[in-house]
Amino acid sequence: MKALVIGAGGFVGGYLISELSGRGWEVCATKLPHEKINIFSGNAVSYGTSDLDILDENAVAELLGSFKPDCIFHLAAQSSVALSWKKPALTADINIKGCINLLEAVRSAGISPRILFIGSSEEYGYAANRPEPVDENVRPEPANIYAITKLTQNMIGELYCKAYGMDIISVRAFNHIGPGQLPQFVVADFCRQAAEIKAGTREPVIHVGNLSAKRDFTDVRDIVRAYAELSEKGRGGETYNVGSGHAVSIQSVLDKIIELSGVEIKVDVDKTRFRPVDVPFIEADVTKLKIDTGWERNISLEKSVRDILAYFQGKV
Ligand code: A2R
Ligand code: GDD
Repeated sequence: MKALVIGAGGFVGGYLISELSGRGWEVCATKLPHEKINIFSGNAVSYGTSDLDILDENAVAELLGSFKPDCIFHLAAQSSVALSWKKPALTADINIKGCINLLEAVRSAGISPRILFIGSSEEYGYAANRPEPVDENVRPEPANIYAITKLTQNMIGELYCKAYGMDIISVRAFNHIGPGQLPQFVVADFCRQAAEIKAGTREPVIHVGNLSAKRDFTDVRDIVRAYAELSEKGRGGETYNVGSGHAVSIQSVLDKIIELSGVEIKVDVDKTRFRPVDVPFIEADVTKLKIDTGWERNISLEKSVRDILAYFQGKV
């Protein structure tokens, strides 16, 4: 089976390539020209690479026509909620025009691959802010531009399934973490600061934003296993939540990071790190994923935090 991983120069890409190649898939991975793909698995992984800007329609069509994948994993995105407040038009271009370019290129290449669109728990927005975990039938109420672009991608996927009989699965990925994530995201940010404090290169103060938000964190290695399982066992035309099923407060994650770092650290709440809108509670109902694929989370939040701290301690 041939997999095309688009946007593999980001955080998830290298992990997904390792997972697929471990399952015996032939993998072609695309990245932006300035990027390098990072493989963290430690095992030898063989895959082909190609530079690709998803906004270049002709280049997308050319690559699909020559590689002819059985499955496409569309990771390429402007993935930061915070940045989407500052660069809304860029976010819309990459996340919406990018997915349309991909679908049109698939049509013009005359191929019928399964396509996994990677969306986000952010699509649910305020609709997730309720006592029970949110399932795929809940009507989304996105609360930022990033979330709106990902919900649009989901709707475009549904439309192309109906209109052209395409085989598209839309994933709603909840927060994922692991070694290699950029410190623009909360757990990586706090772990990097803690590692620098431990190394003595920063004063013993962690700067933080909104600690009251509750989010559902899953290790990236569990996340990519869910993507692979869905590509093999998921139902076309469906949307699947991928997450741990347990939301925790950012405060409790911070406490764990400070405890595991083993040093005295003060906390500075920095109002400039707050967002114009931040949904208080987002937790996944992953019943559908578990029933259809048998997926279970293997890696605890504590293990993820230990690995991320070790990663940043190795860098400072
Ligand atoms: O923005 P950059 O320079 O970090 O590059 C990102 C890349 N990307 C593009 N690739 C092709 N054509 C473009 N026009 C384009 N613009 C950006 O997609 C980055 O290398 C990759 C996405 O990776 P990350 O931002 O690290 O996201 P991550 O955590 O790997 O998440 C994968 C997917 C994304 O669709 C998220 O929105 C979703 O999972 O949560
Ligand atoms: N980044 C950051 N920095 N977030 C902070 C901080 C801080 O100093 N302090 C508190 N937070 C809070 C944010 O306000 C938010 O409520 C939560 O931590 C998580 O923020 P991020 O880690 O930046 O992630 P995100 O939830 O906005 O988006 C990530 O997860 C989505 C899935 O739910 C990204 O990976 C998205 O691409 C992904 O779709």
